[in-house]
Amino acid sequence: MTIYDWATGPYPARVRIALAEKNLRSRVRFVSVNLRKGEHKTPDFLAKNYSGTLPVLELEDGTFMAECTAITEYLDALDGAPLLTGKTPLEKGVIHMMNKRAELELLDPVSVYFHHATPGLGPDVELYQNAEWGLRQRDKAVRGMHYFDGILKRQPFVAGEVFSMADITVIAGLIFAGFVELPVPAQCEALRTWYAAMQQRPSVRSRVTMSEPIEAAV
Ligand code: GTS
Repeated sequence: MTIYDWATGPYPARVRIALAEKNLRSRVRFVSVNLRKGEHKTPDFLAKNYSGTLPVLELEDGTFMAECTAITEYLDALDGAPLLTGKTPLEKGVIHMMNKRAELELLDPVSVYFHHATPGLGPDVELYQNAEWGLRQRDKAVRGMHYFDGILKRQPFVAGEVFSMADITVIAGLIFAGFVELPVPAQCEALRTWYAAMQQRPSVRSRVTMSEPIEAAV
């Protein structure tokens, strides 16, 4: 399998963390796509992913799969022993809901803030910016942090009692928030404590270096 991504990117982090959780690193070859140079908007890349975003998974049969949720669900199902996306119908439904909420209420708004109300990827790539929209999305992301804080006050993980894809998506949201210097409010103690613990997880710690040559990474 090939993964087109960007080592430090928050969305690529979602798939990298999933790969590490599933112990699939050795089955993947990484290809770096330079976002700041706009390599994700070239005709060649758009033929792989119409949306012009990273990451993209390429399978041996030539299938290109985009969208972190889809890629994670695929990787999780490969060995018939799902770890991140739920086993029972109830687990699957709740994890999918909380993962979508993590995208809608936190990660995607931070991304919109980055692209619209900060220099983003630079003038050559950010061809349209709407600062007011970006600032509204920043405020939405902060409301999302309060929401997830409330969730984590009453349960250890975002979708309940076990670590899941939904945790990974909130982690990515907070990675992106850190990058754009949007702090988690001090009142969000449960979210801050949970994130400190998540940052110690081997899958989260190893995400950026996992695409380095194996010899260099050890
Ligand atoms: N919905 C997509 C998914 O879940 O995969 C969003 C992917 C996405 O926005 N990826 C970022 C991207 O390609 C990568 S990163 O910013 O996290 O590194 N952004 C470039 C752009 O121009 O939007």
